Amino acid sequence: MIEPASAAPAGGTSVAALARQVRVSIRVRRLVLHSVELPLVSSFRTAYGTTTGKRSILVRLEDAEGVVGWGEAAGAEVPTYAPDTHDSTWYALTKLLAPRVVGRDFDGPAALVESWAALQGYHWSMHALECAAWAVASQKLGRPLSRLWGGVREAVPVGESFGIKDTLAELLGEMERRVSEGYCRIKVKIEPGWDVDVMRAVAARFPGLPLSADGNCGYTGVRDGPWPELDALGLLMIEQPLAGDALCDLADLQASLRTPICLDESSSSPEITRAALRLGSGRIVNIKPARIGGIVASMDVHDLCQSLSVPVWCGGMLETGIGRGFNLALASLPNFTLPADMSPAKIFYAEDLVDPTFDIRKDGTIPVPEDLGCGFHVQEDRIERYTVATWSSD
Ligand code: OSB
Ligand code: MG
Repeated sequence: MIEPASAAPAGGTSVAALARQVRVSIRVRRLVLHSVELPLVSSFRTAYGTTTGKRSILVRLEDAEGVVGWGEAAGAEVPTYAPDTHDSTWYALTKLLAPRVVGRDFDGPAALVESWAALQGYHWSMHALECAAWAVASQKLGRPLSRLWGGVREAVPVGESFGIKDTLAELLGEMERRVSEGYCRIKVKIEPGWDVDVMRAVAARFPGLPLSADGNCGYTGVRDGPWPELDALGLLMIEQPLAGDALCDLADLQASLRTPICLDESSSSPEITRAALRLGSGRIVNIKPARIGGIVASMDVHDLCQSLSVPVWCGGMLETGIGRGFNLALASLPNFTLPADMSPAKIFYAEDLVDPTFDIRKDGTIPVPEDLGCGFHVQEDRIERYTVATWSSD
């Protein structure tokens, strides 16, 4: 496979290049961080363990003209999914990023990103701060993010990501409810012992519904999983069956399968994604902007994949409506051709941090927000209620 040196898609525009050209003055007057703790309505289990509550870091960026933008880092307590954690994100925002941006004048969101380009890691913090800058830009330019970014669809098809359950009956029961609400793709978290029998049962129960399995790096190698049996089920994809950095093993596994492997944990930056695709480690990419390190970096992955005819879709990290707003706008870009993990926040949380919150429509889609900023009305009083720690640049 020969790739063009630049990621500009053949015959298409590079959305990343357009985003880098967005010009609007952002003078960062003040940053405030909120560490919020939201109980989950029901626990979420993956190969990494069980989550019963969600901590998120919310970034509030106020510019010199008083325009306020919010961003969200929906990280994890422990570095299982990615090296970043809630605490490392807090550290990076307060000690590394705030000193680079507070009091400075930028000519657009891409210029903020440039200010930390020399730093490695800490992708969640970079993503959240970049999002806050985009929320300010959207308001100052009077344009919703989707339009600002070159979005091409007004609604995003949505699938649900089902955690590991105690029993198959419990899983199938929850699926019945969601499928009747309209979800147009089912993703099942798998791990050794909860895989091929479960997937067979789900495939038999919902014939014709696109179905995928997400291993969350839970298998150790090419011979460690029921790959031929899963391959025979005609799945839409198998997401991240092996470790994120196991690019060679993933390529060997992919070569033995008809089912596309989808890169999630492996796609940790545009360049790593390029290496993985060149090796043949997968044929689909799940774009989670926090994992990749921000919106513009995610657009680079989008453009790269488009140039290689690799479809992408938008993954989630159980964000509140704040983070989901950016994800919805991102998922409106041209190469996001597969259903997103974008279940409404009300599935996870008793109340969202935006109001009105979003919901799935009968046709299995969620409308792309038309409002400025993150796309939804951020409820600062609710944020205060769930806040367990704050930090302010002044
Ligand atoms: O692998 O997609 C994943 C949540 C936490 C960590 C990893 C993953 C997930 C999800 C959440 O599947 C899906 C969502 O946010 O709707
Ligand atoms: Mg995944």
